[in-house]
Amino acid sequence: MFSSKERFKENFVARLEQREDKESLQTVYSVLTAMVKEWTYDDWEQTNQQYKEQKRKQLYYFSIEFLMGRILGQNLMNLDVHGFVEEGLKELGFDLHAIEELEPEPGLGNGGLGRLAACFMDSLASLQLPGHGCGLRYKGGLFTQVFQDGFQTEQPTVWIDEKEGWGIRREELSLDIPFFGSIEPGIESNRLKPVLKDAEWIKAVPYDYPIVGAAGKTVNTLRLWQAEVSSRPLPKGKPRTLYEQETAEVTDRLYPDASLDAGKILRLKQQYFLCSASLQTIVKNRDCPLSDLARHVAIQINDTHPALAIPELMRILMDEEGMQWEEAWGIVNHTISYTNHTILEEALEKWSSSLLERLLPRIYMIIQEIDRRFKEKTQQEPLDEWQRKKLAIIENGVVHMATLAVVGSYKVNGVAKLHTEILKVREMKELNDHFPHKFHNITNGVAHRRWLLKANPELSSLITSAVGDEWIREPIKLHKLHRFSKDPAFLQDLQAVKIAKKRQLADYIKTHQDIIVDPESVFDAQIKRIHGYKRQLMNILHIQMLYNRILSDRSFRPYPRTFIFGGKAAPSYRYAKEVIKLINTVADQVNNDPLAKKHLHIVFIEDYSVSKAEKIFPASDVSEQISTASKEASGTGNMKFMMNGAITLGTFDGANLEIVEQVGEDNAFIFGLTARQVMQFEKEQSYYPPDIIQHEPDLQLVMAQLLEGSLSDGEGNISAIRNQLVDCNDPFFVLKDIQQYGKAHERLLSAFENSLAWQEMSVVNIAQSGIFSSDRTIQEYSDEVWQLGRVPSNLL
Ligand code: HBZ
Repeated sequence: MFSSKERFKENFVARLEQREDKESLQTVYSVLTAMVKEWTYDDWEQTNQQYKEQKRKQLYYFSIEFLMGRILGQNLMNLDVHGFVEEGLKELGFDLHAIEELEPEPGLGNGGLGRLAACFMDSLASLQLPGHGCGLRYKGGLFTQVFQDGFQTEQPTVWIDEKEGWGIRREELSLDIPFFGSIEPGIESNRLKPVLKDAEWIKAVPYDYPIVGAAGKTVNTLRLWQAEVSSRPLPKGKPRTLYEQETAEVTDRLYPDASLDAGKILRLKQQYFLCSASLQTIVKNRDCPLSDLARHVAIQINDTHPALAIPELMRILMDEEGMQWEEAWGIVNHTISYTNHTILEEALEKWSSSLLERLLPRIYMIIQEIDRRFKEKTQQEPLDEWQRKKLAIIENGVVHMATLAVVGSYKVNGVAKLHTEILKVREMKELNDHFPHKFHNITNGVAHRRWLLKANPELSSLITSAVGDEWIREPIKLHKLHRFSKDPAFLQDLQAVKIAKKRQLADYIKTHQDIIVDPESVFDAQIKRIHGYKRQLMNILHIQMLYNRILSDRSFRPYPRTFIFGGKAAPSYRYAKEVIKLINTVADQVNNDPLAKKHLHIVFIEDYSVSKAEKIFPASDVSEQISTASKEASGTGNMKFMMNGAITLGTFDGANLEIVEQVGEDNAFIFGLTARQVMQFEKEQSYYPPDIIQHEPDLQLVMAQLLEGSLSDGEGNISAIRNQLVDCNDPFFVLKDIQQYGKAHERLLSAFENSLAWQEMSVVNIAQSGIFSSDRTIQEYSDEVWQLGRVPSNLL
């Protein structure tokens, strides 16, 4: 690797000279990527060598999603060469930002859970911990969102670029994974061994991606498995073309529609494919006796999607390695741990027993045995019928994956304090009573190197010029910024940075969405998946109320605001898609109204992604975190906003509470029902929206517009919203919280008008954000769950 700008330029120019189309940015991208790959691969080999020699415990993070975002810029940053590569290229007449934008974005995830996995990969490597990702190499990432007449439409995205991509195909490590078939008793080396007959095999081919840690010396591995046709014979009667088509589907896309049986089978196939390929490889490549596996390997399952790792590891240990149940169970139960990311009933995975049994007959037998033994254990406990139901892995022909994950793991964590508490006292109370030491909290975090250092170089330079650059390695050192919270010169610089980032975003919005927004206005952003509980609906109804008031009240001329939305709805989630249409309808009206547009603008950023998020977080003044209390497990966008100096406007939910704990109530705007109140309403079923509407004329107007007026075209586009919001006593309490939400907005707006005081709040938020770096989160997992040792790179 080079050590200076001049050496880089020489090397780069020499390579460029050998290419045909020297002028094209695509060629520059290709040359630069090839160079970075080479530097990375040297360190990668060294890291692997070291791990082998030192026989240190390895962590494998199993996740169905890894929402990595673009890799080139991040690698340059972590290799510590971003600065001079950027300058060098500039001197040669090329713009690094434009080059970075050419990289197809790996969108192998849909939201917080997948992005968390990506942040963890960064922190593991940056902390020099031996931790690797195991996932699937979907051909298409999450769909591309295109608005047509305000409605979301979905188009397939292909991110894989075989020529320039970062992955290395490891054909020699391929293995075949069986599905379907039947189990027959067999005998091998004098012991009983179940034999799988007439199975259909799918070849799993690993692609390895380097994960470069900060300072660039530790390079861990993200291994993504791709499904291909196996050379084994097909079961009798299976048409070859059908088999080929079904095989290609396994890693074709993230989350196939699971409303029909075929989709369910496909999802289960994906899950088992990931678990089996990864575990077989881990067991085969271990550097310890099998009985010591738990001391050499830790496996973290990211939600329940990889929970089949539990029965699959049992199968490998017993059927392939000849271990007895008790010993195998002891190993599984000390190797695997589980993170829960939701309490939403519909997101807790359940599979039909018959389906599981058909697709994975041996795995189902093992799950049955785990369930039988667990039931036997809890037999003596004085439990009522309901409590026993909550402890059942298999119940009424349904397999409960979260229960399986808890029973088979040695540690179970929630992702923020409130969420973990709710798991312990309500959602998983019976399991927690039975395993009192298993449950614990590890609050989420985000990779501050991507979300602050890389996404906001202007702010990063300002921070470094004030307090030095230690915070890059030790984010908690952002604390030092407190010294500047009353320093007018610093506060002005901070404001100038924010305005610069807002201008950049405004330019982007102008170019890509043809909307002109004012960088001096308050940038108020809600960017996340579109979901009922996240309450984008409350946000847009409140904006409509502001709009109505601007039209009707001549004295109401509020400070200008730009409301920014971003996010995708699951293709089959009707309500969320209606919310998108509604936001776009209101946006059209407001943005084109000569009076209103002096005060309000609404921008729905199309096709929200990691790279777009990198533009929005640094440019936002206000971070909308308005989920119904108790429903958002943690949230991580809230942390990214805070790091970039935005102020939280949020409910008493998820990690918002911990943000407020850090910054104090004066430096955030918190409103609305508490989790306890929400749960009380749920219990009593005493929430009745019409009672509220009746007493609030401004709400009446907005409801009239929504239900029969200008916001709906004969209801075709809002019937699901209507149904939930008023007819079904809205489980998300939108109208219950909307007035308090409006009041919080008013407080916020008057605070914004005192710009120095606002910047002071901003400094406090940045200074207190270090604890929300995923470096802290990973250190906690390592100390409390994985027990990894740091492997300092001998190259440093
Ligand atoms: O995980 C999110 C939580 O909603 C969020 O509060 C938390 O911060 C984040 C990281 O812990 N959960 C998800 O993103 N969950 C999913 O995307 C999901 C996808 C498929 C499922 C279930 C959940 O079947």
